[in-house]
Amino acid sequence: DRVPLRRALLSVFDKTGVVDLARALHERGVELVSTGGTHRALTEAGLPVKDVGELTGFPEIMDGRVKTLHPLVHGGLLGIRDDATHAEAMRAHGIAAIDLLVVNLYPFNETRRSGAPFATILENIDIGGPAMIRAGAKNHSYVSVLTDPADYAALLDELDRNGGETTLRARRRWAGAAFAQTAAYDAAVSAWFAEGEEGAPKRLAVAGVSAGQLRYGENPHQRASFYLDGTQRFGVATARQVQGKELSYNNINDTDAAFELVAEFDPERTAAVAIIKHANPCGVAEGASLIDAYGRALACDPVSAFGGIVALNRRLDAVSARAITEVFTEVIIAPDADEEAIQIVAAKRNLRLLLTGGLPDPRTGGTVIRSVAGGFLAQTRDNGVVDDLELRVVTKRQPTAAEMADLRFAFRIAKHVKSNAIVYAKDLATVGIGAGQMSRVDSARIAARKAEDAAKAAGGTPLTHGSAVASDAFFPFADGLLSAVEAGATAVIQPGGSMRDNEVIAAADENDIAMVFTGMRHFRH
Ligand code: 93A
Repeated sequence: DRVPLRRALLSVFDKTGVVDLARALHERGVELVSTGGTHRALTEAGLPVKDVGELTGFPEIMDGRVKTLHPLVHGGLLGIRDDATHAEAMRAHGIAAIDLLVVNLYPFNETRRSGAPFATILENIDIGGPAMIRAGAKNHSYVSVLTDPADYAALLDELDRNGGETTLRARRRWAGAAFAQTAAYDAAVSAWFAEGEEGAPKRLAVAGVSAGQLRYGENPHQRASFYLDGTQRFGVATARQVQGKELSYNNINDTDAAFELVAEFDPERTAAVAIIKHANPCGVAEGASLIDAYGRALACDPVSAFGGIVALNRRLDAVSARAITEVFTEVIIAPDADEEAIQIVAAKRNLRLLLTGGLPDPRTGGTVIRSVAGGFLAQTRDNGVVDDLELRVVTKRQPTAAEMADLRFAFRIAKHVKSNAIVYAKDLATVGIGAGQMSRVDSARIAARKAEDAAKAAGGTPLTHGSAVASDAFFPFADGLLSAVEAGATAVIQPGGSMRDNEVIAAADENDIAMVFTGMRHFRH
């Protein structure tokens, strides 16, 4: 399973390490062939290298679109050396066997991310490179294919350990990596095509936001990848990453939660900001401007906001960018950003900035999938919006207009908080959020305690005093409501529908609380 290495074809966009590799190959008696730019780099380094045009007898044409797409190249890569008819064809047509292919592709993703014009992005779809990579990797019984400069040292090591030959084991490993690269590359291209398309085909493709392969999953020992289904125009999957480190599995999940939440707020009506940690909001606010909304969202729980994800429902402006970058933040996601805001974010090199081009419609349908042992569950999206519900006041006291606005606000957010969810709000900002508890009373107590902590830190009374409170599902007993009363809430919004609704309503009336039923539950697990 060992084969000698006599001839190498090098064609790399990223020239990192290629001169050193070529020199080392030359010293080992390997004949070098390469394409335009690579040929120039090697010649300048004083290495004897043949241009691929000399090999094929055909010049590079169409601005390089056709340079290696030639039977003398592909025959040299694909020919089965010990098949008599293949060997005869190689002899008859003067096809020289290529034993090593070193290729890396035109930077499609980088060009797309840089916001380059359409024609430039299109020109950066590499055709000849992937064709050669796939040919060589298919024929890995004879051919070594390197697609990553990080593997150059491993090749030289391999040659030194095996008397100038490569082992099948190594060639197989490189071939697998090569196909993974071309798959991710084509998926990125197809994602780009899907970007502008309304009702794009529901084809599954490995995402092109980063590579399809993520560095790891929810934890470092888990492997993970990211798939696009082409169903959303303005979401985390199709966003343009302007800058920052590669997104992690948890970043993508949390950023999605953040953006879906701010998308509930019509940008024509109000500015809105959500700060997310572990897929739950730790502060959400509406405001006259983004900076106003951000300040009030942050005040809800500034401790948890550290290392959070910030989503905005309007174009990111310079003042907001300055304020957000003062707090350690993992990701900012917005429909768009001012040039000055982009410059301000650029000062934080690792901070990811994602621009989506628009807001998704919270009323759109679609399917949500999660897996269970041995199967998966599918359901339609929770596209219920509080504005579309018939709200029913069930208490003696009617909510005031201000209370009503806060109730709607709080219920809008409760939909995006893990159950059991309790959300306290005042003046269109959250003041306490209780998430993910097994008991609704515990969620209510945690939310109130968070509000007390924030008040203590700021030196005021807890903002739950005179607040409105939302519950994602009905109160099964009066105790959950009473704990909200204890915290100082004066108005409650909840789906209703408990067997003990009457007890809960009576407890509300006794405490002069205004309570509204929505008739819609928003469990989220
Ligand atoms: O434009 S292409 O799709 N047509 C080709 O025939 C071709 N052959 C190699 N791009 C092609 N390549 C790519 O050129 C390689 O994948 C590599 O990224 C790049 C190297 O070009 P140069 O050596 O001229 O810098």
